[in-house]
Amino acid sequence: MEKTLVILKPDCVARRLVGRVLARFEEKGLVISGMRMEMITRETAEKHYAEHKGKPFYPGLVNFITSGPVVVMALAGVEAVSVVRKMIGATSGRAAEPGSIRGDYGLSKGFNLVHASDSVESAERELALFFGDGKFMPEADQASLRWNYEFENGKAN
Ligand code: 3AN
Repeated sequence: MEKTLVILKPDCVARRLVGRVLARFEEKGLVISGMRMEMITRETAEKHYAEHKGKPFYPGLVNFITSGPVVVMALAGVEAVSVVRKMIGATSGRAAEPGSIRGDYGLSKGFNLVHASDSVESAERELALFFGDGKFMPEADQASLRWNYEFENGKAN
């Protein structure tokens, strides 16, 4: 099943919204296949945000993501990357639709609560960076997803 990398950023943890945000992903039916709380090192942050290097907001972005504890997780599901991107909403909390995580809990563009991989390729790269050793990432048990997807010949729909 497809996996995506999600980071509950320092503002999410500091505002004590971890439970609410996590609940949304679980209620949707996504499987938490890896999760831990940590301080992201500057080295890892620079690798993670390499595509933004040179942009005006890059130094602030690296400072912010390394400024406090975060929750890093791998979420699994059919088309998990696009499903999670829809759930988090537009980059700025002001532009994000109500009903999305950023739309419901945020007002800022920089402090936007959640990171989620923006493509399958990014997800592979980011998952390798944070869960490279494959630890804490069991495959989802198909039987437990019986009422989340219609399975036909092992394929989930
Ligand atoms: P998204 O997280 O919605 O994919 P990206 O990939 O464009 O957004 O940007 C990565 C992160 O950089 C965002 N989550 C946000 O924290 C920060 N960021 C993006 N654009 C700006 C901006 N104009 N000002 C401040 N921070 C920004």
